Amino acid sequence: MSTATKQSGSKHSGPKQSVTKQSSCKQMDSSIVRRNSAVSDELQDSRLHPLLKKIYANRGVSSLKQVEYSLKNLLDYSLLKDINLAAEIVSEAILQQKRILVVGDFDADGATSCALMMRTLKAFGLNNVDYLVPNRFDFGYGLSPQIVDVAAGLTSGLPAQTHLYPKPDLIVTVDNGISSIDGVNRANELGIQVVITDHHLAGDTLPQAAAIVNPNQPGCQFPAKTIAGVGVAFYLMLAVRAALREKNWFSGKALASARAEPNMANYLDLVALGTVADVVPLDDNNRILVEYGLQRIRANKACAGINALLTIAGKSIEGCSSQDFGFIIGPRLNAAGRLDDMSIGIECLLSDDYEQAFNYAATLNKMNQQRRQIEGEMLEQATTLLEQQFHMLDSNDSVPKALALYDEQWHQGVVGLLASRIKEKYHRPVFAFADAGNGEIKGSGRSIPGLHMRDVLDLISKRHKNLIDKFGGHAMAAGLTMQQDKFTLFQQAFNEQVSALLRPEDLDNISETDGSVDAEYMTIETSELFKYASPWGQLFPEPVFDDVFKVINWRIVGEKHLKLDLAKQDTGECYAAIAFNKTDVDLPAGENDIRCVYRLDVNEFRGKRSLQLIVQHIEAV
Ligand SMILES: [Mn+2]
Repeated sequence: MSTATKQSGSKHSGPKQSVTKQSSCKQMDSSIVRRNSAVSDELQDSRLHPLLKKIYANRGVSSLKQVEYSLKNLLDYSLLKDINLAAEIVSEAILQQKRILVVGDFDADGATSCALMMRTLKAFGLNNVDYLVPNRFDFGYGLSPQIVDVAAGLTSGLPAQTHLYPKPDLIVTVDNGISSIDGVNRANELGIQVVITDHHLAGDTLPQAAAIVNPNQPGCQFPAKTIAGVGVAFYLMLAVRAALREKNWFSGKALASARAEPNMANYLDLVALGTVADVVPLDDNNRILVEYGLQRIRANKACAGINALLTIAGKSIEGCSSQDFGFIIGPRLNAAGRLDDMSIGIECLLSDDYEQAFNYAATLNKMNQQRRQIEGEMLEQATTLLEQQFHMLDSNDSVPKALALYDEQWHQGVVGLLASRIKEKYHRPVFAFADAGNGEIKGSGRSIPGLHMRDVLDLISKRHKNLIDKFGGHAMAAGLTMQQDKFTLFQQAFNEQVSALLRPEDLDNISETDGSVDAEYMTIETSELFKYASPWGQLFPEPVFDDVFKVINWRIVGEKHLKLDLAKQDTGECYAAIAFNKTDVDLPAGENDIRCVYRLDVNEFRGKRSLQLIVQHIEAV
């Protein structure tokens, strides 16, 4: 979580966010920028903590309504184009007990979407429902004609999916489908109706589906364009419930066969998890969804799988925060889709038996360890490769403006993470490629603020015909497929294009902060208040501060972290601090005074709680 408010979009960015930086001041020779937005009268007059007023203002909040997180303030589902048409089709299928197949995606957003759709359809009384999630190695992303054939029982699927039997009446896609023109055509040929729910940007042509629900399709008035796939699925099911209610499907209590109307809030744990794990910007609407999900989890009302995943990672259920979605549960779920088959993750989220859920969670945990190891090895190779190619040492002076890397041993499911790590290290747009068989390689790219990655690929493909076979993506992340023997050409074209587009200031790695903290607020209480004040995440970053300290003491712990005792310059008050993945090399030489970018955190040691500063950036004063 670093300089998120600067980004003009995420990997699923729609139009520019409401969270904008209104003004800021940068000190000379510093890579620290203090956010400094004006606090509105409404916030100023409120009873919020004085620091929170500023923190919220810095994140574009002007009205209290934006941070009160009431379900009443959730946007109405009817704002989504064609949602009533989609709800009519799905509710009729339920009434007639038709067979529905949910087709998901192999990431955490796709898995939570899929689990939500399965759970709600069953809760609405549909008996004949199943799911299918394409395996990235065999089918790739989306509702492809091949996956439709598997769905229809025409070709045999994967072992995990042998429970499928021929031909669903209706396919509902979640977190994918908006670009599946051929797949929908194939389904239509086979007489299978398709309802698409998705949140990805639409191409020039839309698939010929019976209905499409997607805030990012032309003509959709739904204002919260950065909702996740699981949010769209949730909205559709709200509409389906309303349609069923209208058809008197939920019978009165007097009847013996009473079918209770499900409470949709029951599913917000899944919505919250998928939303944060997909790294979509946390706009007002997403924050309401995430906050309610978090509250349900903390009240021990989450599904067994989420509890099991928290528990196996040693995290508390009552203390669950949005960071746990991003750093604990998300990666464990995603490990299944990266290394093997996302069905394991979906089964974990579908299970109502804790022991069974825990077994799935244990498998996911093991896969995550494996993923981490693979990623670590790849990162080491990549670093060596970069040093050889570009003679890059500690200085970033000789780093090219754009990096493209390929190794035939690299893992297809992990190259995206590798690209992220390298981007973090060198602050450059990066593509990492893996072998995809048949002479093809697949690349996954990550961008830096100021550069729209998909636009870069679009420009390259127009300038160099036949270089890229297939590409897609967003501002901050993109993917492509091409022939292996064209890699060097791509490397050159990528560097050329990026050099033409990036401004020199885009190459500075800026840390944005909320300013200084008065000594009276340097407390455990403030830290706890911040933790639960709001769901923090993409484009709504956790509060982070900067101040000048004197280094009293330092030592290296765990071989690669720096533990510090710091005295605040203005008061002389002393604080314990830790800087992860930093060593004494990161301390300015020959100086005792340093400027730190830090968060307030609580350290628990042998039952004793104390304030600890988590230091993210250090520079000379
Ligand atoms: Mn998604």
